[in-house]
Amino acid sequence: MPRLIKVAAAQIGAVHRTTPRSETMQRMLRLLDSAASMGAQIIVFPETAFTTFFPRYLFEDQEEMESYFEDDAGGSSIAESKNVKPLFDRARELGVDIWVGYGERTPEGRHFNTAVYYSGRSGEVLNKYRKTHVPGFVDPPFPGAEVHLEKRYFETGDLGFPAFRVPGLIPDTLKEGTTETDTQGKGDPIIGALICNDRRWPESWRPYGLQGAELVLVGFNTNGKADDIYKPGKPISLEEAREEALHHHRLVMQYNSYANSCFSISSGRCGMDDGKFDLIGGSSIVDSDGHIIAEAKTTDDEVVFAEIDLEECQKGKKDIFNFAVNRQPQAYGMITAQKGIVEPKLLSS
Ligand code: CDV
Repeated sequence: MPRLIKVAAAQIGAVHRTTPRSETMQRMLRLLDSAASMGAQIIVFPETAFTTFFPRYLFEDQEEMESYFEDDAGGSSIAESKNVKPLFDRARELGVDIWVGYGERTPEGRHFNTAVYYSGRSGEVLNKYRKTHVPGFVDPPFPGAEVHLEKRYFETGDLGFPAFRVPGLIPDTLKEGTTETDTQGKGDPIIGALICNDRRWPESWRPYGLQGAELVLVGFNTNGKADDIYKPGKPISLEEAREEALHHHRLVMQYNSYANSCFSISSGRCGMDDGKFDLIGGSSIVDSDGHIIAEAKTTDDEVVFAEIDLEECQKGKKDIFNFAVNRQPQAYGMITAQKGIVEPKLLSS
């Protein structure tokens, strides 16, 4: 039986430090309306979607830093938070689901790089994810490194990788209490969430694969040119840097979708922020064989849309990546026991 759903990435172009939040919100509402008019049931927005990518600034003023965060007291409270409420309200009016990233400030004053899945049909937050792999620095170790200050502003996510089911997307799904014995791939769609740097780590995807995820949602802000701070001594042009960053983005989205037999949607903030901070586009929808089936053509506001059949995931899940038959977890202990590299001991001369 086909399990068809219509999905979209709502890519957002340049947002400057001085861009008023109201202007960004109007653009997000236009993207939401446009994706919904195409029939999208799930619309994925980028990481820290409501503002510029603020962890690139070393704030002197604590108040300015705090102004980039949203108050989130848990449950569905983010949908009522004043700066972001219009997006959730519109999703509710349209009856579409959104997944959107934001800087989360908890009632205790903790800060996370977070995203929520909000059901426009029920008006509830069905899942919250906090970024696990927070890149960059607390203090910039050399000039130019202040563009990567996520460790300064966000704690490491503490919610793990629980997949979740979304009701109402597909008709006639199996529910708890069914008498059918083989329920794999027949219930409501199973979804997982990752934020930007997480997508580069197979360790982030496998927990979702192990929960039978059929769709993984990813929001990102990925530098083009600024990436060369990790490659000192190798000057490259803006175009080369962008291509290289896009290559790595496509590589991880395609490979990890294939290796976990799931579809994925990635949605980026992109363009030239403040006229000088280059962020790649490349928002995409990838199938469970690792093929890109839709990809952004611009580095500006754009809806990337596709109809996907989640039934296709079962091919990989029941064959080459049949985990129950082929995984060998007894051999993988090092992956969780060890953090950094431990090389084999040096050879004698
Ligand atoms: N927002 C990110 O996590 N960006 C990283 C950069 C810093 C390398 C990324 O993995 O794209």
